[in-house]
Amino acid sequence: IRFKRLLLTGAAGNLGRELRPRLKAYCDTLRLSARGDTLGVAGPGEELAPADLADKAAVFAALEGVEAVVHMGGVSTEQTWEAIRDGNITGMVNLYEAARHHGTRRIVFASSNHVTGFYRQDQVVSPRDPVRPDGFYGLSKCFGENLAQLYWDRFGIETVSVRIGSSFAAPKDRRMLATWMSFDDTERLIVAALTAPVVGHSIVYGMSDNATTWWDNTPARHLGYRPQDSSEVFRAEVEARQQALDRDDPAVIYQGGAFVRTGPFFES
Ligand code: 15L
Repeated sequence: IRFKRLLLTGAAGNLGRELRPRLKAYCDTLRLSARGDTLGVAGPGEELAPADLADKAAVFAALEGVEAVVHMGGVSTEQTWEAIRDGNITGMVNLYEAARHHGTRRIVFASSNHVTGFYRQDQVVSPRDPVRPDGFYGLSKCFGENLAQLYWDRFGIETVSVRIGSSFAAPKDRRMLATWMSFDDTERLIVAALTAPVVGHSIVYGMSDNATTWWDNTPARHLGYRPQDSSEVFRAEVEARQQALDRDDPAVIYQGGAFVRTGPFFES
């Protein structure tokens, strides 16, 4: 399947920059969106649609004429409540209202493993289990998933919410041996999410074929995602680099890692 026009939001972010050259292979035109002046110049087959996600008019303009959206935009870590609210709450409402307005058919939403970050590392969680967000950031991603569900139920806009683990060139620590997703697998999963015949609102964990995992993607088998990489090749090096974990540290107990002890909680 080749799309006429795809929109990539968050195109200037860590993952967006990685996906920018990769997604071009699947569409005639890749429209890129990010805040301010961060996108550089448009290459062949690219067009730029700068937009702050909290700016309704700019988001509506960005979605005009696109078949599908890969939504990587928004806040990707614990930040101030105001930043999370603008990017991940207001921004999601603007995006889905724009999709409804323009008749966009499918959105791939960069959700996060932090929607279930307060499960323990000795538990295996599936997309059917109740959420247990580990902070305001994870909570905002729960909102995003619920919003996607609402827009599927009411308006028939399809979404795949990808609870991305850790999408980096290589796992940075022991935790990421379980949560890592290679860039190639990230591309495979996004393409599966864009092209699977029927997705409704589906939730899938974004991970490679790691030897140890905390997530069970059985309920998302219909997406046809087959990871090809594994964190195992990095294990010896990661374990040598990061020794002795403190088993009483919440960041070691819970799946969300250090996210479980940071956040924009107000002074009491
Ligand atoms: C996330 O949601 C973050 O966006 C990313 O920077 C990583 O820290 C990742 O989670 C993770 O859990 O490793």
